[in-house]
Amino acid sequence: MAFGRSERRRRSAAVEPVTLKILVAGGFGVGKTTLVGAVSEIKPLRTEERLTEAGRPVDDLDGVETKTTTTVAMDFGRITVNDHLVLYLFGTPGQDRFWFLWDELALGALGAVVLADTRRLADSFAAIDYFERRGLPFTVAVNCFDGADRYPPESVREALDLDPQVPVMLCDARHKDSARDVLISVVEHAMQAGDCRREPALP
Ligand SMILES: Nc1nc2c(ncn2[C@@H]2O[C@H](COP(=O)(O)OP(=O)(O)OP(=O)(O)O)[C@@H](O)[C@H]2O)c(=O)[nH]1
Ligand SMILES: [Mg+2]
Repeated sequence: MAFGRSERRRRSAAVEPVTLKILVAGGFGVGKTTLVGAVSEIKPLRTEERLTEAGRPVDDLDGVETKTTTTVAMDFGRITVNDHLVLYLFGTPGQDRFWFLWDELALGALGAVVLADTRRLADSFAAIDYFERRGLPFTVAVNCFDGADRYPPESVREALDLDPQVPVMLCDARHKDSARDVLISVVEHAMQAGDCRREPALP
């Protein structure tokens, strides 16, 4: 027997996973495109263009000398966390000249990853300021490049002057499981932040 609209809605809600949008942000060359590519179960959409001589004065390649391309619009990928949760990943461009794209990319996002490289920590300040100003929950993930000194998360928190509730973790953006852990941290943190916002205001 055919079932009614409300029953159909109920049934589809039972099987349809929740989809959430997560931003992957951070400074130039910190590994955003790498992370989206490592974790995405679909072929990631990329908008890479070759780095040119013209960009040499502003594109700081210290630590990522092998880098030949840069993201000029966005990365896009998808990961199914479990039967109930699918994340859509939007990687931001790392260079200041593409800041004008951020507001569009951030629309409707649940939360963000700010990737950081301890050799160039200041490059992540702008992304952190951006998410703090907008009240968008974020996790800071230190991408542990080969040869870079290792620092405990608490030292990174202090250096970045982060609020105590902001998760800080170490990761390897090239590895799927590591990237997945970072994304789960963002979701959990954003859910907790959402719960706090729903708490009744103190008298
Ligand atoms: N050793 C090491 N290299 C990495 C890691 N992540 C990225 N790389 C390399 O570092 C370079 C930068 O990676 P991308 O993923 O393009 O960085 P991005 O943040 O997307 O860069 P922009 O979009 O230009 O800002 C590439 O050459 C990567 O192969 C990492 O975890 N370890
Ligand atoms: Mg990129």
